[in-house]
Amino acid sequence: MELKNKRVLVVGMGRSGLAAARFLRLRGAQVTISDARSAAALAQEIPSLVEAGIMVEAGGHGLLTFRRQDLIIVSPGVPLQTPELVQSRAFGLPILGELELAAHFLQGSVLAITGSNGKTTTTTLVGEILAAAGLPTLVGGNIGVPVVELIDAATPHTWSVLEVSSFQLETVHRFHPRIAVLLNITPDHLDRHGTFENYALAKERIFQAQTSDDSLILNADNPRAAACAERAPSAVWWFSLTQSVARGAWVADNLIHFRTAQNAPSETILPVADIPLKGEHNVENVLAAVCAARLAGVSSETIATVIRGFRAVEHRIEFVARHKGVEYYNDSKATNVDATAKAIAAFPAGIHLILGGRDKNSTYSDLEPLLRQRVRAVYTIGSAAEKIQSQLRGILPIHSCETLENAVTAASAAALPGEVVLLSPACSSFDQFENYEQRGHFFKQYVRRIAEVTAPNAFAEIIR
Ligand code: UMA
Repeated sequence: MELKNKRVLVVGMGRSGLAAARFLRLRGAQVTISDARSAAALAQEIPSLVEAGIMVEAGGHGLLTFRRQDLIIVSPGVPLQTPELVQSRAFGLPILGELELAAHFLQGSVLAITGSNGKTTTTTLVGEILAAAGLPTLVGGNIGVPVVELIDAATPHTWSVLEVSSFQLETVHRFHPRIAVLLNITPDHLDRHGTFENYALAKERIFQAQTSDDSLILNADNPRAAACAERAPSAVWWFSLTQSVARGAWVADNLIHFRTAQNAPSETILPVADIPLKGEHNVENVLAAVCAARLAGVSSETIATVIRGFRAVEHRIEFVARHKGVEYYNDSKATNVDATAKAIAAFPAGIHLILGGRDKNSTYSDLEPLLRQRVRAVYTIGSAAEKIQSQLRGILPIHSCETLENAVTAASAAALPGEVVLLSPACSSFDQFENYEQRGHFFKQYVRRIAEVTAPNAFAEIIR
């Protein structure tokens, strides 16, 4: 792709847009970056962009700005139905995402991981396994490092392990993973994609450019993910918690097995009990990682060693503290109902659950059986609170707390020794926080403050 002197508009001045704009400018493009936020809100970013020779439009997207371009690069969080983009498409302007832009320049092999839940844990784990095996490895994508930022470091021998989201996949054409992983497809982002099927079809774009030389790893236990096998142009591999698979990874007799063909001998990778992560969903993530790493040529010994030493990724059922016999867990990354269901299922009972944030057209009553079994009380926060309360009314005690701080205070006052306070909100964070990371950091701060205020010597009790 020739960029020199091309007029390129980047839409969105977040992590992805800023990285794309800088990359394009360094390659000689005439770059404009446009953001809906005001110039005052973007005061930190604007000076360095201007200094780099990038034109800035703040406080909204001007139709004329869009018309004057040869190419548009859209940030993942900007919906493709945005009127200016709809009109640009009608005028025949190419619209790509940052992932697709990077795909034109990234050398080496791509191992891409998508799914409604488990993406970040699996991406991190696979990255650690490949690196431990001595393979030149880079990790990026939706995990927080824009893929264009990997381009300079990548060589023809590099494995780029990429977490990819439905938002990023919506705009890919050439993006071509040598190994693709589809962990699961359950309802999420319905506010953006409109229907579950549209969302699932966006996920399927992870394998659309694959060929028969590539591999696609699917979850045999997730019906919508498994259905992709029919349409995959690549070699399909499987993982399963419940059944042996023709080729791939599965659990039997509390051991993780892997084989390359129905008749091939199976290798035992490690006992399930050696996985140091909470919840069955994490066993699925490990199965997917085992399969991906074996396909990348890593030995089962290296895989097992890395898994045994792997710790929960921040904001995913992350242990925060134990205070007065109550354990506190930060699962701020649970931004949909299925992720919250998995977190609840990871604890036996006695959970005080903090739910809420910005609704994504989700159905919270899907949680009813798990709430009845394991949750003592729900503490609602954010703009989705009323909807959550109306859908869960009568199932269990619900406390309306409005803010995360109030919720932590109320939950910690009610929790008894042996019980758990869990932030697993089933909603996005954008109504009250910048992102889920900030929400998780505030949660940890509130928890640690409670531990200090109520017990001056509580530091000894905060074990991690
Ligand atoms: N904006 C506009 N016009 C609009 C909408 C937004 O100008 O119509 C602007 C906003 O004012 C803001 C910018 O766009 O300045 C934000 O862009 P963005 O939402 O694409 O966020 P980035 O900071 O670029 O981060 C993105 C991903 N964000 C989303 O997909 C929402 C990050 O994933 C990713 O880590 C990063 O690129 C690097 O690749 C986060 C995420 O929430 C973790 N992902 C979703 C998820 O995991 O559920 C998909």
